[in-house]
Amino acid sequence: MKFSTRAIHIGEEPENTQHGDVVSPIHLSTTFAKKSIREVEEGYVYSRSGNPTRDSLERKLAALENAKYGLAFSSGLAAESTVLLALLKKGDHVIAFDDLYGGTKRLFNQVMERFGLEFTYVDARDFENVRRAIKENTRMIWLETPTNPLLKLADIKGISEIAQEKNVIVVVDNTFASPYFQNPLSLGADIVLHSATKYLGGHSDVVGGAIMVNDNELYEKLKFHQNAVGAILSPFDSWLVMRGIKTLAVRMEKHEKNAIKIAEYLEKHPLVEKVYYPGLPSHPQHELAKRQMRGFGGMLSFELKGGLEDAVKFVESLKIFALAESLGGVESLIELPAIMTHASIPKEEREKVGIKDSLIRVSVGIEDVEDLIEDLERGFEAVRR
Ligand code: P1T
Repeated sequence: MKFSTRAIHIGEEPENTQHGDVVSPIHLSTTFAKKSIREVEEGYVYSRSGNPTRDSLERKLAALENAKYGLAFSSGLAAESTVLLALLKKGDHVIAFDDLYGGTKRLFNQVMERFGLEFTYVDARDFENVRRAIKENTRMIWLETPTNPLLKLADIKGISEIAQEKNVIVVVDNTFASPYFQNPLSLGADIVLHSATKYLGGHSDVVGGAIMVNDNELYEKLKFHQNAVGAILSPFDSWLVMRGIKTLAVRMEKHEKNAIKIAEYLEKHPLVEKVYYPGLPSHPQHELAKRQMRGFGGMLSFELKGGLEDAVKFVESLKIFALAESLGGVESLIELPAIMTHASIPKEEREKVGIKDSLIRVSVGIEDVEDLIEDLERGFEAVRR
């Protein structure tokens, strides 16, 4: 089956339901009665350990990344925490891309470091930087590609080859690209992770996280910790993510189409200093993007000529773009990473990576692009005034 067919049908086979449901039912029961003690070990026992609705979603998640296994969590950060808790121990070292979602860095630096994990941040655009950072106790390489918020890319295949030689696990946060445009497992990564809150859910109405893997041993460890740590996705939220996934392909096509038009418009604008979008030929890693992605996605960032005050004026004057954190929903969102999504990263560290105060991040929605461009024009008008 091709992508859209899998996204719609896998995990929701009518023949697997009692009444031939075309849409997966929501199983709210927290526990499951047995006819005898002998049956206690069989089937569903308790909803944290396993739930039919979450199972349906997990099979669908696996199908999206061509993976053997999928696991659903109560948020992207819950999925991330589970990966770290399941696979690492005190004294282990993680190499991470220096440009990551602010909340991920906060989890690493303000939570996981307290339990004895060590993190080194490198500019993973050059995989030699990753190779050089590998130490005796390195167990994991953590990538986002494209990154949040600067749309930097890491060569998944190149880095996975280096990691394999050293027996290091490669985790790729594939939230920005979505499984429609990029499949890190087929490029050699060991674990793919998503904030399902974003493109998978797609409608800004559910917080969730996902992990997809092929390796049996990794799966068994992650599955054990999903239950033992307990950060599971609820049945209703599992159903919402499933509903979102069915339209992922058509949404991503439109997100990208709109994003390309907006990126080109911004790049030509006299008040714009720089546009970050992997689909632009001016993006320094455009060739890598073409090689490892099937499309460039709906996320972009840009710098205004001017400072923070101008950026504030810009985002506050828009009428269609909502001034809001998050991304990947049908509606367009705009935000200032320095004071919103990445505010938990110290200013000095932010600037070293390239996140200026005037950086504006855009989650391009699937509205009519003419209306979106007219709205951005309103922002530039406010800056000019
Ligand atoms: O918000 P949550 O579902 O817990 O997912 C965290 C997360 C993980 N990875 C990436 C790449 C992300 O962008 C996020 C969440 N990001 C935002 C809320 C944001 O506005 O960037």
